[in-house]
Amino acid sequence: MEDIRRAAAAYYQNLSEEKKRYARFIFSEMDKNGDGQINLKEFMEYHNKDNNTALAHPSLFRALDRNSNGSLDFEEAKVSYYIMQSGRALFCKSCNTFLTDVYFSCFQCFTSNDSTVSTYEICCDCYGGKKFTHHEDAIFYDNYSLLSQSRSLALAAPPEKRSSVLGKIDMIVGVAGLLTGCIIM
Ligand SMILES: [Ca+2]
Ligand SMILES: [Ca+2]
Ligand SMILES: [Zn+2]
Ligand SMILES: [Zn+2]
Repeated sequence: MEDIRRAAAAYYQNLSEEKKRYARFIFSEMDKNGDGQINLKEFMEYHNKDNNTALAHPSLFRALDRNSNGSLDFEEAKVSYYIMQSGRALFCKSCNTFLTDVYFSCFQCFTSNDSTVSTYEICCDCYGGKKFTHHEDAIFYDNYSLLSQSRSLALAAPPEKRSSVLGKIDMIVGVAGLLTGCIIM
């Protein structure tokens, strides 16, 4: 999570004054009772009403709450603004924790050409402790290996399939980009 925080701080520094004002505005929108802090209830209500339910996760709130005092000040909430803007929030399919650093993804689901098959990501704890149920022959790669595997796959893919492979890579790159704070592609 520290990497994402650093990336978010760098991202924020580079925002225009207008966008910074917008980030403040979002914060005040979330802060229903106006006490300058976002509590879990305010956080969940905001993300649920926005149909931005991808972010309505208590585990994300806990990850953002750096000093664990049960509320987010503007500095802590900045990171959620960053995740919101990049739209790359991923959660463990088994225990539902917010995936911050390294996680594992099923290679077959990831590279499937069937658009109804969704990707399957799990946290290191669930993978290591075998605390998940997925199809039997699943091969798991961590997100960084998957990224390099996918690059060669995309290059080898026939042109008509390339865009779907690239689309999925874009999703991983987004997460890797969140961690390093730079756009790779
Ligand atoms: Ca509040
Ligand atoms: Ca806090
Ligand atoms: Zn998990
Ligand atoms: Zn799978």
